[in-house]
Parts: sequence; structure tokens; C-alpha cells
Amino acid sequence: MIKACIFDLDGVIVDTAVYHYKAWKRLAAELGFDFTEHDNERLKGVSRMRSLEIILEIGNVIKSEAEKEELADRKNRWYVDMINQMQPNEVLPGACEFVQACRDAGIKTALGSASKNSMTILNKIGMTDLFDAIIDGNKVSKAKPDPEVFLKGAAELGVQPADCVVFEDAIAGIEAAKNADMKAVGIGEQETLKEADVVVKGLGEVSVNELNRF
Ligand code: G16
Ligand code: MG
Repeated sequence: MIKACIFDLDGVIVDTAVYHYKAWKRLAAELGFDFTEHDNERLKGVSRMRSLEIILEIGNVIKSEAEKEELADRKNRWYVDMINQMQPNEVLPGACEFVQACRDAGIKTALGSASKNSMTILNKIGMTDLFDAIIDGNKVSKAKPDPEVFLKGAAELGVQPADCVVFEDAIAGIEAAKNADMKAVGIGEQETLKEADVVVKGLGEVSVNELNRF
């Protein structure tokens, strides 16, 4: 019996990938190479530091740990400038309505995101109060596909993992949900998110009545 829904942020509730892309592209340009939208796909759901390492690999650039910290901070400052301008109309179609419908049906809701900027984004789009628990990049030490982020969400909600459904757009996120022994709804393409129990284009396609059928 499903008692909780746990939502990833980027790619499920909002499309912050476009802002991550602009900031990483600017950093790559400063380092002297191009970073394409195709490359950006590799960064979805991946932590900030791991994202930087992938970008440095693409550009064939080697940096010390201290330099990497500085580069990641620089990118994050540009990213934060952009997300500070976000508006409630940037919520993906049906996302707000579906989270609210879960609450109305007595199903608990949690955020389970790798982003350390989750609170800023939720405040800007006006969705902070729709989540009973918020687990973000500041609260976890192991990145997806490790199940830590979702297990912490279930624990904070007081719900058993088997009674949770995770909504995720990244392969690593679907794996994390499966590693947590939870149901996984993929947001995106079936060919990409093969491990998901079901794949939809967005939260606008899901109804609360279906949750126990996944
Ligand atoms: C998001 C994005 C990733 C990003 C990560 C960390 O994850 O998909 O591209 O690298 O957060 O973000 P930040 O630099 O803000 O801490 P999610 O888990 O919400 O999809
Ligand atoms: Mg995501």
C-alpha cells in the first residue's frame, strides 16, 4: 500500500538543467573548450563535484583539488544568480497539482534531490510547504545510485521503503530507488529509463488512483 511519494527536483518538478547547462558552458568557455547540450545529459542527477570532473574530462583539463573547489564554487555562483530569478510559472506541467493531490489523498510527500540549492529553488517556485520532508544535497553523503537520499526521506516520513514511490528523471536516480526497495516512476523516455516500473513524460500524466498499480 503506497503511503508516500518521493520526488526528485531537477527534471521532475522543474527544469533547472537549463541553468546548470548555461553555467557549466560558461565555465568550460573560460577554461578554453566547448560544452554541448549533448554532454549536459551526462550531468543530470549527478553531484556538483562529479559534474565538474566529467566536464574536465571532456575538456582534457587536469586541476588540483583546491582548483576544483574554486571552479565548482564559481559555477555555483552563476547558477545561483539564475535560480534566484526563478518564478512559480517554471514548475513543470502538472507537478504542483500532483503533489497537492497526493497530500489531499493522505499520501505523504518528500523531496529527494542531489542539489544543495533545493531550498532556494523550492522557495522561488512556491512549493516548499508541499513537502513533509526535504532531503537535499546538504543532507546526504552518498550520491545516487546509492539509496541514501530516498531512505532518509522514507525515515523522516516514518514510512517503510516498500510503501514509497519515487519519481525520477535520471538513470542513477531510478537505480537509487530500486536499491532502496521502492517503486520507481521514470520521468522521460522508456528507452533511457529501462529499470523504472513505469515511465511517463511528466507528473501531469500520473493520477493518485494509479499509485498502487505500479
Ligand atoms: C540536480 C541536477 C544535477 C546537479 C545536482 C547538484 O539533481 O540534476 O545536474 O549537478 O542536482 O546540484 P547543485 O550544484 O545545485 O548542488 P536532482 O537530484 O534534483 O535531479
Ligand atoms: Mg533529476
